[in-house]
Amino acid sequence: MALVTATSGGEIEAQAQETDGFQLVIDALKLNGIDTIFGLPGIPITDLTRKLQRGGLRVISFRHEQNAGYAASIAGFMTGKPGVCLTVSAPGFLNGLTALANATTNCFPMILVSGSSEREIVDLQQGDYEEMDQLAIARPHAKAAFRVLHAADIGVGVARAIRAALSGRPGGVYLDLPAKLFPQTLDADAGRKSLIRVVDPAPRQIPAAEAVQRALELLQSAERPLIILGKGAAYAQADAAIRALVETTGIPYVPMSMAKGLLPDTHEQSAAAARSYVLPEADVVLLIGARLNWLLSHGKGKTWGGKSPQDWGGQKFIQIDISPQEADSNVRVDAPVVGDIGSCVAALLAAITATAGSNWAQPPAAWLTAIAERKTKNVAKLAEALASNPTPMNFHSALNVVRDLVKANPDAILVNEGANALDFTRSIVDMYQPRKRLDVGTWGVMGIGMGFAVAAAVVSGEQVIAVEGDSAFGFSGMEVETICRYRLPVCVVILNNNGVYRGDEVNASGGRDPSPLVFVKGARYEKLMEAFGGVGVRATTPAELRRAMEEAIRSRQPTLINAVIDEKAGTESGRITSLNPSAKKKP
Ligand code: OXT
Ligand code: ADP
Ligand code: MG
Repeated sequence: MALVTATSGGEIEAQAQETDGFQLVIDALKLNGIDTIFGLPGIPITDLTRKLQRGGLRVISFRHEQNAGYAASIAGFMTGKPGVCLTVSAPGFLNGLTALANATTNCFPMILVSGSSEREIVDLQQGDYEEMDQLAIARPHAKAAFRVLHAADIGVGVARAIRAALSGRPGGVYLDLPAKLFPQTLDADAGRKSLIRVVDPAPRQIPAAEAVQRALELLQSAERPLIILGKGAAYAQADAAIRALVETTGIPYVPMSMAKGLLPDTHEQSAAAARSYVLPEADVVLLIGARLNWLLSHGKGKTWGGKSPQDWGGQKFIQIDISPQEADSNVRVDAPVVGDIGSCVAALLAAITATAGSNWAQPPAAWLTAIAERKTKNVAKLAEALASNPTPMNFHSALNVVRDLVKANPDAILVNEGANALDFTRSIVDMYQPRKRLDVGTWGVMGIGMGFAVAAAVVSGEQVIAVEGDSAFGFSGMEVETICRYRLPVCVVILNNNGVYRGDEVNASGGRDPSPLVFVKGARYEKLMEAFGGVGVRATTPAELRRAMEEAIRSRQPTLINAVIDEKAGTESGRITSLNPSAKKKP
């Protein structure tokens, strides 16, 4: 490494021969195909954001780092490349940290790059500007965390971050870049040589033949088999192989929320509408990229046919996952298949073909008939609810419109958060293509809405429809300015019931303050969009909502529709009331 400290052969020659930390960060990212940065400028990364843009990367600048972080994380999920979020030190870093932790929890590949203050002062706690030991704070919330102190190490730092984010189980990575790093100069040739283009960052992991055989034998023994597709299956981009496995075996499947559309929700093998029947009744369950966490009731209890919350049902589980530690996390997994989903599904399909040719025995008719009956009943019940047209609108009558528009525009990406606004949308709005439904994920986190919407539009260029609870929207609402600034084709639909879960609660103490769960009644959210030059519409009927959504999709203009819902519509925490410790207690 040749640090250039003085100009030996004249000013111009020296400039031509040297590079610096700013440039090396940009070069390292570009070399690895990173073309978009989600962030928020300020000390010490202001100039980096400018230079990134000048250097040909797209820089999407947000109003709050948490939203930039969520944007980066979902860009990672959608593309299989790490999404990069760039923040300033301490408070900006902490604002981005929630998104980093959420990315790690959801297995989304993301890199949070934060500028940091002077190491010497931070470590002696001498009170530097935005002093914080960011690396130590990030570590427990990230899959990996690195700091680069010398410009010559930027290439390695970026390469390590990319590899950590993408390889094995994907996750969030923190990369700490102290202010002093950026202006460090280096001989340009040495700088170039220090960069690394990461080769095969997410290497295939081939499952062991005996693990595949074990899984195959278990599947063959099943009388009531079931496949559960999780967001890992969506992330893996092994869509054709997964569809072939499902269709070759004829096994009914249930998609987890973000796996909806991996096969069209209208597929005849979808058992989503018979979920509460198939989980306890199935005897062999094949999990593909889905964890037996709270969203699957930990694989036990009444959901799975157990007599008490701790009882296991009678199921045997096959689990396809890239993490060898995932099996047995909650209940016994009889046949773990460890590897990347593309390779595992292909291996299982090959084993099926080798064993049975095209004569694989379809699941027993009794099982399929029983599921079809439950499905028909639930679909009819839903159709009835969707056909009702109450005044004011309820979730069903409003979401019936969204359902139609997503059906007519299957390329559109649906972002969804809230409680009732989330749960009703999940079961009412069918998805037709993979990775088109983006939601609150493993943590049930509010605030992903506008960050996800911005990233989805930026990364795909497709129309985005964001269905938001009015509370959920509030967490990231200021980003409508970002949506307008970048002229993104985002249509935000707020299902506005005046509050968290519902809007009719009163202060039980009789005091003058409103209940903690309600908001200003009749709030005009649409004006927020108008304030920045977008289109705002207040819709009180399904017809108004439909007109406004159709126009938003036709025009691709940033649009916010304030869909006024009955404030009495909604239950505590939507479908997860039972997780709320005191929700069932009478006052
Ligand atoms: O089988 P049965 O009969 O049971 O029926 C099921 C299916 O078979 C059927 N179904 C169908 N029928 C017909 N046709 C079709 N196609 C079909 N498909 C399905 O429908 C039912 C339901 O199916 P589902 O959904 O698959 O099944 P189920 O049993 O619900 O599945 C279980 C779960 C656990 C997998 C599922 O419920 C799930 O994924 N849940 C996720 C829940 C979640 O994550 N919720 C968000 C968190 S709630 C709470 O935490 C909130 N907060 C606190 C907070 C948070 N989260 N974050 C932060 C940073 N701060 C605070 C807040 C503040 S929510 C919230 C705001 C809420 O207010 P809003 O105004 O935003 O929202 P509103 O509530 O609208 O006012
Ligand atoms: P869901 O919430 O939809 O059930 P989860 O987030 O719980 O999904 O599970 C996703 C699982 O997918 C994780 O256990 C993760 O290790 C796994 N996974 C992610 N990507 C891959 C991949 N390419 N190959 C195999 N497994 C993967
Ligand atoms: Mg609400």
